Amino acid sequence: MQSVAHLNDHRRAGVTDPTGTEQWLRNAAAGVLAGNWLGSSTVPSRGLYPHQWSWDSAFIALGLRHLSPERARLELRTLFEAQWADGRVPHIVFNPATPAEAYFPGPAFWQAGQTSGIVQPPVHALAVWEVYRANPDTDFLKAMYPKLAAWHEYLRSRRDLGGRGLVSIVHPWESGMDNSPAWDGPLSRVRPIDPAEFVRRDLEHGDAADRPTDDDYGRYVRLAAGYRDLGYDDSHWTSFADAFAVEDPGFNALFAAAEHVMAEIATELGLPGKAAGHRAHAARITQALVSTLWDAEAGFFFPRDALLGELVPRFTCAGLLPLLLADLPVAEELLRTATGPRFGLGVALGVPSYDLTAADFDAAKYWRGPSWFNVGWLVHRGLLAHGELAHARRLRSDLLDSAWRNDFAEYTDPLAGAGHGARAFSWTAALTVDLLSSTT
Ligand code: 2M8
Repeated sequence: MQSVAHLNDHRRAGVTDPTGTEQWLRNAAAGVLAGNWLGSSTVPSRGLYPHQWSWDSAFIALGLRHLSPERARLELRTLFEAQWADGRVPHIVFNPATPAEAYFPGPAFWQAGQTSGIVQPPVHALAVWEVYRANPDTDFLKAMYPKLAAWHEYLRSRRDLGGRGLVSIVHPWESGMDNSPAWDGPLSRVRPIDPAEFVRRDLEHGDAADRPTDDDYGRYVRLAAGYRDLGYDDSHWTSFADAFAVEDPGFNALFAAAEHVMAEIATELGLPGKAAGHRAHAARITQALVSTLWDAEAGFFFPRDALLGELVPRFTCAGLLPLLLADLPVAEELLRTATGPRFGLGVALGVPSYDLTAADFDAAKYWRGPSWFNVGWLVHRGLLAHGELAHARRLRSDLLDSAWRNDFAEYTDPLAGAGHGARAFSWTAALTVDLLSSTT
């Protein structure tokens, strides 16, 4: 396969044929996905994340559908084979062939068989639907629909911890934006476990200066252990002394978008009553997002600490994800914030994960400033949903440029463009393939 290093040589040599260039990039991305394929699922990266991750797999399937619909279906089927009886889709499915010391916290910590016990954002319905549309296989759609419905029902019935019609995440890892500054406040009430009591494996692969601090890691471990010790029973969570429960605009926007997609799936399967139910769920979540998390003065969606009942006024990229909703009543105001100095859409490279104007913005630190490819891809989709073609085109071209310059990096500096974290990162490669397969 062609490596991105070759691509850069190609570029330096002044080869400008855009079609040829895109073909090189597509081949290189396909090579990354082949290298990270385990036989029935894909690891996010060989070193840092040697198992199957939930929302990574959905993004990976969105790219794989253009390369091998069969593999895309298998990726999603493998993930859902690990679905729990209560409907939750675990955030990690452990690969039994990977040595125990390769990742912490591993299966021995979670005590939940071959999975973790927390979840990640519900982007799976979108992946299932797009995989189906690329290569219609009705058996696949029929098999996946009840699994997706059970997953969404878990979120709706067990996770509305604030009672406002929104899902609460119980761990920063559930947002997918682990180290976001929005979690600092709610997390500060959690007592960290002494770092001497566990061994961080992430530091063997990532730059310690870019990764979460030991104290924050100790808090992550305290939360995960507390949830585990409650038997992952959500009904007792808010009485746990070190609880964390936050209504995240990113998670909930993705949930509303997923319910819209479920309506399309149900229609395709000839289930109009179910489709109407999904549309009603989507409308309720959208309404709750706006009435609960929208700050009109700021022109932004903030998370709400479900335990204190207070908004957390931090401008993070999670607050941009409601743009995915075509019927969002405050889209114009939100787009104004997106294109303003805080996120610099149209000026910054990709979509910064955090407010460029904040004193604690950090262009290299995990989810505290850098651009992440999946967020850029989601915002690109949101821009298209609102007819913002010029911005969408510019973002698409920035994302593709960054993928090729940085060897499909896990994340990049939104000001200088430099790559950080793992290279040959699966969702960067997969979503590159997806962007290459569609024009704006
Ligand atoms: C990161 O999260 C894991 C924990 O789940 C970690 O930091 O060890 C996040 O970027 C998350 O969004 C992603 O799914 C995961 C694997 O790529 O890595």
